[in-house]
Amino acid sequence: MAENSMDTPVEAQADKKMSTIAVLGIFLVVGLVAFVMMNSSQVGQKNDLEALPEAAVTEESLVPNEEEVGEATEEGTMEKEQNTLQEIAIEGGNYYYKPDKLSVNLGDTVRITFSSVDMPHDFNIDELNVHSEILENDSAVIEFIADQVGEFEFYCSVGQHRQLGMIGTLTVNE
Ligand SMILES: [Cu+2]
Repeated sequence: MAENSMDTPVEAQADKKMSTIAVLGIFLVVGLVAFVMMNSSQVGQKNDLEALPEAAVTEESLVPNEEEVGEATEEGTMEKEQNTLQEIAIEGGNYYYKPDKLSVNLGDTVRITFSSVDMPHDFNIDELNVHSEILENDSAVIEFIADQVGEFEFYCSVGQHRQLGMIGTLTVNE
């Protein structure tokens, strides 16, 4: 009797425990399934959301950016490689150059039309290896590339013309 009376509540408790566990288990499983489903749907949505802007960025921004960079680089390269042509007319007389101050940029192609009036004169820039022929009442084109930065004297090598002031300055800017 005592055992039976003891057994019954224990069994009932065990049954209760079992049913509680079962309910908990069902809740757990349902919860897990729901969690997994929500998670996977969220991941799917995220992927969709992320995929679209990335594609948009690639098509609208990245490709034009690359083109812009390419253009900028080409322009920059062209500015350095494509020499600006500086056409300058200089008159040489007793004992002067007109003008006697020239200014160009590094890399420029300098095309000087040198006209000698009256006596024979020439045009020289030693540092840039520029030497014209001696001209008398004639003109000639002297072309060279300003490949050094600095101030360079140009002068006439005829007689004492240089000492008499037949000089000028070519400035090559960086
Ligand atoms: Cu001279």
